[in-house]
Amino acid sequence: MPESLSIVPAPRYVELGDGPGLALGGGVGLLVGADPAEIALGVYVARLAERIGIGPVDMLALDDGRDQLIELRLDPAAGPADSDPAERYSVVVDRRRALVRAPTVAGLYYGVVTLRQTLRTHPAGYVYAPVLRVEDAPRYPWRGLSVDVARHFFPVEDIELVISLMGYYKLNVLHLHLTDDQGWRLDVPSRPGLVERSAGSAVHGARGGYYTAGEYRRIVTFAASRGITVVPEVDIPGHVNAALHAYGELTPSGEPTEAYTGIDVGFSRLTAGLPATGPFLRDVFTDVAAMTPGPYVHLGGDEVPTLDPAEYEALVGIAHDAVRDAGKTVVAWQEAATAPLAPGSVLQYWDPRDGHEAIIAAAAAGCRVLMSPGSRAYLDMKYDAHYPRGLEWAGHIELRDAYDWDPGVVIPGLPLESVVGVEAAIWTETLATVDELTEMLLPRLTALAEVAWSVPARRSWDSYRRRVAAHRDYWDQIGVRWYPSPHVNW
Ligand code: TNX
Repeated sequence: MPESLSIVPAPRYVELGDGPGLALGGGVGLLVGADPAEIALGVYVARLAERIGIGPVDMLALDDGRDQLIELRLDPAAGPADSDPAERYSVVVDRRRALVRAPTVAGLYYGVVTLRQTLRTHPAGYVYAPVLRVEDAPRYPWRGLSVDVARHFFPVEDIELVISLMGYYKLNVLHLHLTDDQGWRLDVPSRPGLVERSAGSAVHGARGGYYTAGEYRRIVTFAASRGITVVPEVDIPGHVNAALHAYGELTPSGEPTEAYTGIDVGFSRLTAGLPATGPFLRDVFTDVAAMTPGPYVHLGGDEVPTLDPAEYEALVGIAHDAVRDAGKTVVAWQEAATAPLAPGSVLQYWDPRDGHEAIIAAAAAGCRVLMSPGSRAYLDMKYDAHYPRGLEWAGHIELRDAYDWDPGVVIPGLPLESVVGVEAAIWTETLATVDELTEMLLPRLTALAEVAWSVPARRSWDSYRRRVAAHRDYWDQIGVRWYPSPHVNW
């Protein structure tokens, strides 16, 4: 990519032209189609233009021949010809016009994001776009971030900020880890006691909280406006102390457990033989599926050392069937590879300490694999030994560690086409505020975004570390805290 462009993630093809570029000032035309989704994107672009100092734009339904124009045009042939049409796009800027074309509105949005990342301020004070041509499409269809809102709770506004950052880096899946030992964060209509009794707690006595059905809808809607699908996770059959604290009928003694505010894992579990367990799983997963417009529901399935395989399979099976009966696709952590999952289910790989046989066998039986290797993608790991927050079980993750890996070869013997994508994860045992969260995400989330979006032939550490330096301006403008990794000349 030309030195002077700082697009992250790196596009497939970029060519920078000569000349003064397209000056963008108040009164620039914005030509968009009449479809509701196109109009919504147009409104987003118009607001953005005001926010970043371009000024008010004229929304146009017809080309009036003016000189200063941004056009967003649906076009089935736009973008690299050999790529999936779902998210590809092209951008062409000359001194009169910026033309963004894509087969879908999601692609148009990515074209807008790319265009925005190329904008510069002229010494005379106005914003302009350099003359260029971009043809782009993602390597993987699943480019995610998992956020743990159970250990510490993050209100809707914090999640919206995270969603905005995700959109800026073309990530398209927000996975919410909604339940764990320390708290239950989603109001589920069939079991109101879950939030009544188990939403108030969080790690080390921090303030808890939960999303009402309306707040969850707000998150889903805001995410959709950035092309992002929400995948809710209710973690079973381990990591369930919040449920056992809310409903004593889920424990063998019939007594609710104590609230838990430590950070150990692997001690709580459901019990297959209790009469309340099956209906609990079925009702909760049916409700969560019904609240979720996206195609996926994550059932957890991780870290259950105290369950024998048969009981594990029985419990996962009930949740799996409820998700399937609701018309959704199951996502589960890698431990569930040993359970019978419907073909097309997604297994999320995270723990390099485990063998790979079960995942390879599940992939051969039709499961897809999502790459979240702890030593690369777990953004709750410390940057280095001196970093004040974060965990260390998967090692330290400096910026280059987050960047320099290929999801296609993480599991030797796994066919390339079984890998559905990449998901970063941020667990919040040690992260209590949105500042602490974004300081872990930035800059590493941008590295993961490039790993997920850009084909290996089009990306390199050397190019990335130079491009990412320019992004500090954006983070400073929106006022988010970030970590000045020593790997970059900021
Ligand atoms: C492992 S990842 C976990 C989480 C912890 C995380 C901390 C996974 C499926 N389980 O419960 O929060 O490590 O890094």
